[in-house]
Amino acid sequence: EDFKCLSCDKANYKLIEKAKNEKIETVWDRAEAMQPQCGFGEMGLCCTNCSMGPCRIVKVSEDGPKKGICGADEDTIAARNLARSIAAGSSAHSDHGRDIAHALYNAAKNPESGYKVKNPEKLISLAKEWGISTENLDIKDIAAKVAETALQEFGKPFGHLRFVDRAPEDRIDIWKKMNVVPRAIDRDIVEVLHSTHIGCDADYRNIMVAATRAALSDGWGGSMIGTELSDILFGVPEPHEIEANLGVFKEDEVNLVIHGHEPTLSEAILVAVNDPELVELAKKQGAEGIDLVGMCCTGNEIAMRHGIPMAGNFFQQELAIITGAVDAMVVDVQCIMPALSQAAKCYHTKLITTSPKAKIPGAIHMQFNEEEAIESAKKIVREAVSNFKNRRGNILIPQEKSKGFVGYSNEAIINALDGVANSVAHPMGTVKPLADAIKSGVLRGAAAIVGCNNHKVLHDKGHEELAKELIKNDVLVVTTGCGAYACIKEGLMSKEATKFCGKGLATVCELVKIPPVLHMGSCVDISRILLLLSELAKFMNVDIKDLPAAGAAPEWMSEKALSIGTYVVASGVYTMLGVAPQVTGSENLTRFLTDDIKDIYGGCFDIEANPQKAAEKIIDHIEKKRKSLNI
Ligand code: BF8
Repeated sequence: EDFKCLSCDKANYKLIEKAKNEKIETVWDRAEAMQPQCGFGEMGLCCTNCSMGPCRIVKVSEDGPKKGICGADEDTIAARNLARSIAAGSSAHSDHGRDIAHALYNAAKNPESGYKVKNPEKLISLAKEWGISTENLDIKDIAAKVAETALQEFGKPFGHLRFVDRAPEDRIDIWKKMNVVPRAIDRDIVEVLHSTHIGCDADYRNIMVAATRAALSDGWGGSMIGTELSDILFGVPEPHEIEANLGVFKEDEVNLVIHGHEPTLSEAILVAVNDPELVELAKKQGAEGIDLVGMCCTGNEIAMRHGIPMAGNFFQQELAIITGAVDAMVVDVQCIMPALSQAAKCYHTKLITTSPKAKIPGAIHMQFNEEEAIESAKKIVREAVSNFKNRRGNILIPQEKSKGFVGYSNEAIINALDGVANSVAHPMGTVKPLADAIKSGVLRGAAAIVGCNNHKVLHDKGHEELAKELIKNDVLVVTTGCGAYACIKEGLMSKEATKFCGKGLATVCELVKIPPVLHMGSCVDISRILLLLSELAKFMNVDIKDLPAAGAAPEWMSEKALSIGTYVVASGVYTMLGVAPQVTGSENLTRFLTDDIKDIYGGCFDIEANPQKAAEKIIDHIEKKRKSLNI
């Protein structure tokens, strides 16, 4: 059977076939069974905010209700639904940030946790930025103070989020004028839930004010706290050459997949798999060793910091189990399909949930306790190792895997740029070489390709094709999340990827020794992209909206992606979506998001499923921005 219509990753074909033969359903089967999908939901016109409903607005004909029972019209209903999704997305990223702050606190106060501050310089520099006195304090005391200050960002009663001050001044002015300056993360999210309650805000533009504030409190708050504190605790990512795709599994080793999001768990698991006693145990079971691989965003985190292989993205999670070679899949929070437990049951695989926030029926729950992180991780790894002997023999590990460089934190990018900066012409440690390359036109601009997988787009194709088209036209690409997996699997993060580039970008890549597609991390790490844009804008004396830059989420699906899209647009970036958000039932809201919003924030959403056309539009946008900058 031909599976080209499901995914463009060949590694998947054999496993989809294996799943069919073994009568195991996958995400593609369930998507097919779901057709046709509900038109009301698709357009954002179904309201379940109160129990008088569900109310549905009929658009396809003159007949049928045009208002909900309370009187809410299509604009109110679509905006409320969108706002609630944005708030949920912001809450997921921000709660992740909060957990990292707690881990930093544990590192300071609780030696049993096993966490230690890996980058004291970054800690001290953040303490200074936040006005925390470091005099006569040791690293642990500073860590405790920084962690407490970060935790207060969630609920402080007055003022605004500290990281807002990192944005260019013009940007902050726009946010002030629009009343969207994020104040306290929890408060901004709660306000969306309150104002979208039955009988509260009915003005779609005002609903979007609250939603935008909650999104900004993700990008410039929760996510940024997550990224910065992870760097302090676990180290700032540096370039590593790694392998990616389902071919990273090993027939003769214990295969442990770590899947989910928070590096607090994956970092502890990494320590545990290197514990001599557990390695010995693996050998006693007949395995050559323990092969730790990552999936989804937690995979991005440990690949960036430790060079751990990246097994696959969102749509490959079931296929990993279907290889029959996974002894345990250890998960924490977000993007973990409940379907995994069904797949795991068909093999010997142990699906182990670890977070009180995410239990799955049919999985084994082994709570990960951050107060004794390493000990808890060891228990989990022991469970995985002792399962090796239970393999059933129906194993198929695809050959496909590719190599590429990951780990381009802003620090790593600036480091690479310093390699070409001669100290007379270029001050070291700045974005000047990048700005110069853009000004001279060698680089036309930069684009971020981020986000998920979605059956509405051919798996991985949205990411890959868009990336290829952009680098062919001398647009530098940065990527995070599941988009990063698609790019590395296609070879776009390797040295050889310059063959796909236009002349200008190829020259830059060779000179600076970087791939044309830079892996910047997990989805919370989009905060790194915000900071890179801010630095570049400040250096060029303009606002973010003036830069020849764009964002794209060709295969997005999650509420987190909606929050990201909203804070990116509100930060001034033109953002291309490959899948339409569920708002198209409201012409006013759709026009607001794709057009009116441009006059407010300088950025806007655009929707284009075809990657070629999306690339054309992005390049057109970049060229327009160059023209206005006179470069
Ligand atoms: O935060 S890209 S499918 S894994 S939501 Fe999820 Fe989407 Fe992947 Fe990470 Ni982001």
